[in-house]
Amino acid sequence: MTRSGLKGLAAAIFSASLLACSSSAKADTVLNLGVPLGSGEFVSPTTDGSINGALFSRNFTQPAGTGVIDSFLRIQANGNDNFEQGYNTSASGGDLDAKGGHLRDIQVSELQLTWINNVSYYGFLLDVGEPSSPPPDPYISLVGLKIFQSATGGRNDFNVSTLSFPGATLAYDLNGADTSRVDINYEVSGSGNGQADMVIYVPTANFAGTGQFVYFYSAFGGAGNQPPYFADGSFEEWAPAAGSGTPKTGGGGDTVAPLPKTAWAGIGLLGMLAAGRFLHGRRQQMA
Ligand SMILES: [Ca+2]
Ligand SMILES: [Ca+2]
Ligand SMILES: [Ca+2]
Repeated sequence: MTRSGLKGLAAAIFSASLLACSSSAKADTVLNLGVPLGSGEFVSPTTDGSINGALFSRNFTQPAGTGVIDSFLRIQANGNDNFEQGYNTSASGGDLDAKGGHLRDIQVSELQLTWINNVSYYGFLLDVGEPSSPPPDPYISLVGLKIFQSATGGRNDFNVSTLSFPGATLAYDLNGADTSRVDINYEVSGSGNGQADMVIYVPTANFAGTGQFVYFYSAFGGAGNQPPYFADGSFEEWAPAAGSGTPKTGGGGDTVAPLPKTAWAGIGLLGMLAAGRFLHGRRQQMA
């Protein structure tokens, strides 16, 4: 990621912290990464944002096609079904809309660190393939994203009703107890499969459970003319993102310009709020 991109993310975190401070009521978060207003979208497009402590950012890394980056999950809606969901595993069976051949276990040890404001994250790159026209076809909504940590590889016992793996630790949940989502416009990059569209950064602190294996469930799709938007065209694909940045040590090494002390306080507060919200959701799920 570029220096300016990281600065944009830092600004997004700060803005989100101000919002969190000004509103005591929990609201669903809709992040619009490029869908024009007036097409059914009601949230202004932006380049970066934060949901439940993870950072989402436009990312046009190229080439990102199958076989060039080491993808671990490819999903595609079957037939006229405009909703698709799947998770990565090296096992066969139980893989929902996941496509064979681009499906494998991943482990924490292969994920690379990205440092933003001296916080470490694991990055996951998303490459969507959607029709180029007419609108709203190029739009697609990420409506589900759950990341689990487990001591066991090759699992295929994902429970579609509860959207969970028995006994696995939940490291991240896009939705938590609400219905947050991310709206993506394929035409912002416009290069189909082979060029990334978005990256998500999940704090490494979320991966405090036991077990090396990481299971990544994601779901796309919706209503079509109104958000959330259909998944159509070709497949969507996830891969580990390349790391970037370094930890700040002794006044040097960080990848973004120092922020004012008030901004650091806001980021700290946001982190606490996000962690509290995440843990609350996790307790609810475990109950
Ligand atoms: Ca793409
Ligand atoms: Ca679409
Ligand atoms: Ca697609």
